[in-house]
Amino acid sequence: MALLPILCYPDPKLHTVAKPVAEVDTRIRTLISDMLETMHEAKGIGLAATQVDVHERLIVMDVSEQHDDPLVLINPKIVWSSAETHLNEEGCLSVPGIYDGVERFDAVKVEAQDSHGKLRLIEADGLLSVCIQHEMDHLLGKVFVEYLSPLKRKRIKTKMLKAQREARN
Ligand code: K1U
Ligand code: ZN
Repeated sequence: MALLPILCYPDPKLHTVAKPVAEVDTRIRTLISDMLETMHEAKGIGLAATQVDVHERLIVMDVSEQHDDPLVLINPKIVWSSAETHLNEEGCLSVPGIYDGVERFDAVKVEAQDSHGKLRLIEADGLLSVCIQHEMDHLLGKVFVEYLSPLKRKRIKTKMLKAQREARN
């Protein structure tokens, strides 16, 4: 297992659109374990392959209290979403220290392959639903700050670039 570096906003690579995973093989299973280790170490509840600079449709999540119930979605597709939406506070491991509200569907149903390549239907609400929608945005090259106002986004970009400059020196 290995810890993978997480891309930080405003890295342009975060805007890459991911391609489908062609085959769930040893390479993908190794990537899944590395992403789960990276996500847990960073104290996140989700991680998209895009964030570790792999542009394939794969996400890992764990919204359990004990951090012992990982969920892997390969080639996820939302097949149903609720009519109701809510504003939820979100964070992102690629935008450390920034939290803000994003409107999301309350519940979604997602079709995806698991780590054995088997097709599954996942019914999600609450935090899992929010996390799935956030991670699936990453696969489309979208970071949650893009839902915020241009002024907020500009301030976040400036703050991130300053923090990255200071970390280098
Ligand atoms: O995609 C990511 O960067 C992971 C992100 C997922 C996420 C958190 C909150 C709402 C939507 C999506 C994180 O895990 S950020 C870490 C964090 O802020 C958090 C951790 C536990 C519970 C809630 C938030
Ligand atoms: Zn994120």
